[in-house]
Amino acid sequence: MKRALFAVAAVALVAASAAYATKPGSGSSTGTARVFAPNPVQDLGIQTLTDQKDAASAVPAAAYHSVTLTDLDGSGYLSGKWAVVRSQTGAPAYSPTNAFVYDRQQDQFEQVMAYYWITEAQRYIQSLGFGSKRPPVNMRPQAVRINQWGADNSFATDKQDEIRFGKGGVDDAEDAEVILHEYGHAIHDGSGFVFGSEEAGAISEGFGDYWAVDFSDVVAKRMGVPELEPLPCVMDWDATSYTSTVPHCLRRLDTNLHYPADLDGEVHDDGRIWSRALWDIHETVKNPMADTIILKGQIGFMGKTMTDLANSTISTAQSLYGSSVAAKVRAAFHARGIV
Ligand SMILES: [Ca+2]
Ligand SMILES: [Ca+2]
Ligand SMILES: [Ca+2]
Ligand SMILES: [Zn+2]
Repeated sequence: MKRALFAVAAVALVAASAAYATKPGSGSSTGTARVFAPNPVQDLGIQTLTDQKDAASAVPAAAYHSVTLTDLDGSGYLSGKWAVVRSQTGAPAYSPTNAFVYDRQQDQFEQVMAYYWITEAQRYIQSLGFGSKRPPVNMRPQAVRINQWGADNSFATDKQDEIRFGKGGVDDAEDAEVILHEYGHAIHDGSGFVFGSEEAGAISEGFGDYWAVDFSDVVAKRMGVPELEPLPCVMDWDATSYTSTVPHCLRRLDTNLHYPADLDGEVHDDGRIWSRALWDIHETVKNPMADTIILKGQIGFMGKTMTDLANSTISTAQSLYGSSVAAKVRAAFHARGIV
């Protein structure tokens, strides 16, 4: 979750299957689309952008980037190997030629965002060896649902094996950092990570924030996007709806909080201690090593504390890359007081 602001009403989800009646498929696994990368504020650094009730004119054309969609199942819908998108807001995106070009006021734009960013994240994870020479990490078609039950919140539900994105303020799936944060929880669910304590919950929130920023940066650099917002700022576009200070950040990765003194028992707050440690690993060890260590270290995590997972991550660094890298990982956790 972005933040435990709302008790989301249990709503009987309308079966969307009727909308997927037989239409001709594209027969192709690739398609064309355009997306935000990761969001207009991170990309262009314009702090005065606002939602304006989902108006297309609220965001400059420069924030849209043409991309290739991959791993589609050929049905003409946004359904593929690593993401299956269902929408309860607007018709499901469909194209007999896999052409998925929309603007933000079209509900299909968010469906495309979810498909693209989740698929790319899984492909990146696999590029690090997970699912081949390392264990798989959530290597399955991730179900995604976009609905409009009002709450400005999004969440990964283990029970339903589904990520849901809401539409409060800026539509959540218009900000890839929201999508990636929620996929971060799915990564944990798909890694056998046990949510057995408040600190494990905080670790998952902190990892989600880290993953949002880290993988956004991987893609933005690949695309040559300007990235004019400070990188440690999380969910810059979604946050324009509920923050007044500039830059607009739901949270940041670079706070100077310490374990255990600064724990307050709220998972998103406490997650900032963990995300800062991961960010420091990112800055000193660098990718692809940093993400390989972080992802591998948390597979099958059954501990209860940040110290438990820090120790597992340090020993993972040692076994994968040796003492000098392990020392950098240890220094990042030590700076937070975690080890
Ligand atoms: Ca929208
Ligand atoms: Ca929102
Ligand atoms: Ca950001
Ligand atoms: Zn969360």
